[in-house]
Amino acid sequence: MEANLYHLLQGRFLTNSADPGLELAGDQTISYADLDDGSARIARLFQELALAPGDRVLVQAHKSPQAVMLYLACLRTGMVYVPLNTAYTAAELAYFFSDSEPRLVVCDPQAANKVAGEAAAVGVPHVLTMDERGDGTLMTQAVSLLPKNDIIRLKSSDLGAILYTSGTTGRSKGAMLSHGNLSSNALALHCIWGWIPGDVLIHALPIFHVHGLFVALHTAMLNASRILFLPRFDADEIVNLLPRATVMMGVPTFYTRLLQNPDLNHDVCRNMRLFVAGSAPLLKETFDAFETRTGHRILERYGMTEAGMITSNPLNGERLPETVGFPLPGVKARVADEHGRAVGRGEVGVLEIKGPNVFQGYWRAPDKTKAEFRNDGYFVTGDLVRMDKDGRVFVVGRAKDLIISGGYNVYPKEVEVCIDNLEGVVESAVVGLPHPDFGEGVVAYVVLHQDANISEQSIKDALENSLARFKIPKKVFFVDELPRNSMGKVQKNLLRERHTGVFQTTVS
Ligand code: MLC
Ligand code: AMP
Repeated sequence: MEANLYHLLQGRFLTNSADPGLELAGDQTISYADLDDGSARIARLFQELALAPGDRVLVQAHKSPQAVMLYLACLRTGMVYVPLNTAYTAAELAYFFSDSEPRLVVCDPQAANKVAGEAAAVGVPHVLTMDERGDGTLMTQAVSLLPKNDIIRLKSSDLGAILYTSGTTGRSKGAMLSHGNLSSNALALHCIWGWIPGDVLIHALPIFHVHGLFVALHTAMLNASRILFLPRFDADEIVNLLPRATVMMGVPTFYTRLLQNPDLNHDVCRNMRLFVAGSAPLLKETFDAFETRTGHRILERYGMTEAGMITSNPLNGERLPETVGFPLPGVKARVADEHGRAVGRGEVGVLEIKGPNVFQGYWRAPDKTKAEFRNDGYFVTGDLVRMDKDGRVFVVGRAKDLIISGGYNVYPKEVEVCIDNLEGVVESAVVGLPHPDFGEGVVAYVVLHQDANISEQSIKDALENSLARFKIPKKVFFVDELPRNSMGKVQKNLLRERHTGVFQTTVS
């Protein structure tokens, strides 16, 4: 069987004679035929630039139909798509450039100077631009070329994308996802979520992460569905669109924000079939409030960059809050202690998984890959879970030191290193505290040298050059010392207890 994911997607989305595609604001539609044609022209441009299968194409650009075409062009030609969060600063970009060694970088026109400098420093041969209107050098060049309509033949283990996911050491690791990983997950989700002809998806997620790029786009494309393609999340806009939609996917913050909109009710959701939540824990109070307001029980699922989706609540069975449901078809899951030994049913341990969705390893980091896999091939997720007698999974915490804020991951170590480098700082500890909008908000505890004259604001300002804004602490507390246990390890749980309610009254 042809393993190229594009072959699978195109085989589904070009067979629908209605051909709806991406619907943009102002009633403009980019049909699936347009997406196919645009991706084929970009494929021709890749050829002119002498890119070869396996080359990395690094993209830091705003959400647009052209960005989707670029992704599809990479799939059809065997290039490896490397998307980056648009919030990353130049300082953060430098690492991704040197680590992934792209042959082509595509960025927003406003960022061209910044990016060109970083690209030149590591010898990237081509930098092109792409903007939200579809202008920029990438599309200007591509549209003047003849489409290159063939789809390269690939093995299922050939890479389709590298998605960076931060490590506990503070350095991001590139998770290598193959065409086989992506196809198997897309097909499983399309099946278990019961996509039907005529489904219409609201797409308000960014397309540089698993959730928006793979879960939402792939399932809708497999279904040849109309995609209401929003540049970003906007609760008012979504409430306006809900009567025309049947499926929506979002992080929990989407749902808490929708609940704040007085026009969200049963009637606007009358055609909706499915609301899916994931990327961070969905609170029971959100689940309950959403059901009361709309009559819909949000379907929560769980996944991660390295494995796409892993578990899901059932579409037709009991959809419960505070559980992420059952392993997807084809995914084996076990709960284990720190040595990889299975714990008893109902006991808490780390979730370990195996299946066609599990990634190929970390890019150019065999040691890190080895450290995350058991000898029998199970991948250690780092999430603390328990499984009930029926096999339902409950995520109860994280063995990894990770904060999830509004669905974006923040690794405390990375922020701590930046704070510790500031003049006048002795050391710091970064934790996540409950936040009514983002789920968790980033908070820093900082120990200063005696004579240091540093304010909370000056720390935040100083971090702006080195960290994306969503990683910058929303609150800084100055302390005389950090609490440590007898092994010298900082007791973050004690810090968290000190200010658990800090965001409950002040949303910032
Ligand atoms: C924005 N800000 C955030 C933030 N998003 N701060 C903390 N956490 C976040 N997630 C800050 C900005 O830096 C800015 O700060 C201010 O909030 C306003 O910025 P904005 O761009 O206007 O924010 P907004 O549009 O409201 O974005 C919030 C959001 C967005 C929740 C809609 O973050 C979002 O779309 N999140 C989805 C993330 C996602 O797709 N995750 C999936 C990962 S895949 P300042 O200081 O400049 O004012 C994965 C696997 C899986 O995890 O299972 O799915
Ligand atoms: P990422 O590395 O960005 O893909 O983030 C993956 C992590 O998000 C997982 O390892 C979990 O910790 C978390 N996550 C994803 N979905 C859920 C969920 N439904 N409930 C709780 N945590 C989740």
